[in-house]
Amino acid sequence: MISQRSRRLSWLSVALSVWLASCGPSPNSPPPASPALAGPSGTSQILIKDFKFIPASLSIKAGTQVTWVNHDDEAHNVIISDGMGRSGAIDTDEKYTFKFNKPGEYHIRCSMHHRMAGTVVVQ
Ligand SMILES: [Cu+2]
Repeated sequence: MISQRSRRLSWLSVALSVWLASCGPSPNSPPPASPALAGPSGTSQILIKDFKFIPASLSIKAGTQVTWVNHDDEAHNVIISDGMGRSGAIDTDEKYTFKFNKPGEYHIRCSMHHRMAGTVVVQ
């Protein structure tokens, strides 16, 4: 009984590894980036929801385009520290995109709601 069960389990693991090998990433490709990091295309996204920037802190590489998407029913805007960038009002489901070319730490805020704050770290 036990041996039959373990045989079935090992068959399952072989089938699973074959399936993983056929559609998973090849062993040589880099591991998928975590959601907080920029993808290979050089773009990254920050969600605006419940009067918050999500994630509140984002790390990216220089040259990455960050897009803010407003998922609130309220309009927001995006003000980037040191006068680097400033969006107009971003209405529900609208977007604002900014490309960070210079490494540094940037503070993000919404001038309409002062508790809304975030950070973008450019490496
Ligand atoms: Cu706001």
